[in-house]
Amino acid sequence: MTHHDCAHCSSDACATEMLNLAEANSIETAWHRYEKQQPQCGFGSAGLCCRICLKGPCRIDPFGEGPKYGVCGADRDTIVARHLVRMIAAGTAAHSEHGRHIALAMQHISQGELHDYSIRDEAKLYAIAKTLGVATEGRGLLAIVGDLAAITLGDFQNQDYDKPCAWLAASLTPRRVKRLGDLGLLPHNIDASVAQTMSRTHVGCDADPTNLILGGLRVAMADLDGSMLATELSDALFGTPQPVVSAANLGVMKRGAVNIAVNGHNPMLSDIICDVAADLRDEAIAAGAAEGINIIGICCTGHEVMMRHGVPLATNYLSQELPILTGALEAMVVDVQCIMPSLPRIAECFHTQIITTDKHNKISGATHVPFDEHKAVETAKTIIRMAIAAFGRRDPNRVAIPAFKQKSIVGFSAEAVVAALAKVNADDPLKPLVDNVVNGNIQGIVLFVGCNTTKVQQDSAYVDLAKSLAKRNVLVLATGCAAGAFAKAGLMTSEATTQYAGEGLKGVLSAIGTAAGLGGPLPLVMHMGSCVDNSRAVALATALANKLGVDLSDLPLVASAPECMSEKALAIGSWAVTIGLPTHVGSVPPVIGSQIVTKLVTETAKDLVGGYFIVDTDPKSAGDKLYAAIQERRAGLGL
Ligand code: MSK
Repeated sequence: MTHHDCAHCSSDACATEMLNLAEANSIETAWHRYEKQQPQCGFGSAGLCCRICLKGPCRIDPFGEGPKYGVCGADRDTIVARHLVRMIAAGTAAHSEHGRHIALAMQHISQGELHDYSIRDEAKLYAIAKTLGVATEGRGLLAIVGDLAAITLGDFQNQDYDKPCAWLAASLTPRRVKRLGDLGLLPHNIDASVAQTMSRTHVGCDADPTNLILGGLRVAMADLDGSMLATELSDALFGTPQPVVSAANLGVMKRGAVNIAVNGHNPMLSDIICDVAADLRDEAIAAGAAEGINIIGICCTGHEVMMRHGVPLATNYLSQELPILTGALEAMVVDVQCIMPSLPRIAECFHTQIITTDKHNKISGATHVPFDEHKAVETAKTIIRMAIAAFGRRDPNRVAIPAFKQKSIVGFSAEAVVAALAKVNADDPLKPLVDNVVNGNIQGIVLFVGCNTTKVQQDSAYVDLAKSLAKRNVLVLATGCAAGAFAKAGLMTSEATTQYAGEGLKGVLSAIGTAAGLGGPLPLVMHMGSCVDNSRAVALATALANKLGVDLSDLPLVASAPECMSEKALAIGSWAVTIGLPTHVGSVPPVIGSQIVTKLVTETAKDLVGGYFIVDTDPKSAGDKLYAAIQERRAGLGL
């Protein structure tokens, strides 16, 4: 162990406490592994290492003194562009596979299978039917579910290249649909878009960086389609989130309970685990856990159950290993995406069971309990009983739960935001929001998305940027591990609004929060959900744009991913650009090896689609650039 200065790794006090414990016990975490990786490869960081064929790897000299071309003849621009769009396609595949899982579940429900699931939010189901043009009058619920599943699965099956995916066509502003349609940037089929990206980036295919990047934007829009359908159908299945008071950070773990963490992204199993936990409480108490069973969340599965069940959030991506170090985690149940393969190695030092559940996502050293929706309750019970058994192996002398957690008000789906606004103006709920944007109390809106990375002190860029923008009266929305950062830092509270919001924003959040019966201002940062739930922000923005009669690219709306890490984050950022948003990334993607690609995504994109990337690793100057972009949009609207 060569690591030191844990406080520099994370701005989260619990993470720092656990990292000190890791140091003392010579347990290796992501931060230690990052240190061992230094210095990281300069060719790879710039995107100038091509590993697409077996003639390589080929490296282009970034300074122009060595090789200018790979063996096949690809230049730096082709290599960088190919690599980037493959990353976007991988992100799209991940989000959309999640969406397919939910859509297939809906299909199976409509066929009378999956008795452990039901449509919990019929109002949402009817709203989706209206959006997608499915008749509801006089029809049975399951018939409607079947039609919605068929239309959704059609977005994975349609072979007409010019017919856009149904969810995108029905959900974006008419102007955006037209603009992107004219540019050929509306995908016809999610699976085909991913396959075509892989195909065109095979050796000897598309070598034109502009054409490749356009292909990247098209497949990124398929990511938005997959996210939209995943979110909306999950709401029908599990309920549309409404504001709920929860808590965040490692202090949510309980010494006297069987602690079970759910980690990953897909709510299909985790939602059932939440339901079933109450039924098995007595078994946990009988095993010596006086406080019963305590379900806690990590990453986006955590957000799914936090938004719908009020389940507390233990931590976000980068610190997912640390709950094990408390010595009080009986099991971590993982599904898909953003799960560290190191978990079983750390769990070996404790009594913790790492349980994988998806047949396509196994980890050496973990216990695999295959999840089958046909036996969801049975699977959930098996897992919970494994955790109860593990409780008996816990060493009480090693329990070290940090005594720190933050209150978090979460659950701001687009519907919940509109419902809160309706308390101010029942006839025209969006009017208070529009009026306050027009009068300047709200200067604009920022959506924080994305992950954590060891390249940035954990959570610090989110917190710095949000405070700086909120002070300038920018309304802050967040999803995914960005939301996790804010929850842990106590920014999802009324108190944070009082402390950090500018006067205009504070007045608006206070008026709405009071009218909505929250007993104080709306939280400074509004939690919209998991990574796929970025589509909630798009839904809200689209409603706003339609009300104003403008396009998404006209709104004073920006996106920021200051600690992004995953391919999914690149996909999200790319569709955010494509729907017209100035989009900040604070972790530099592997594009700087090509001036042409860098210019395409940071400048040319603006003329084409209205949105563009802002690459800046400094939260202070990034905040200034985002605020300037908001002001430019306001000026465009005559504000
Ligand atoms: S989990 S993609 S680390 S946000 Fe959605 Fe967090 Fe990024 Fe994964």
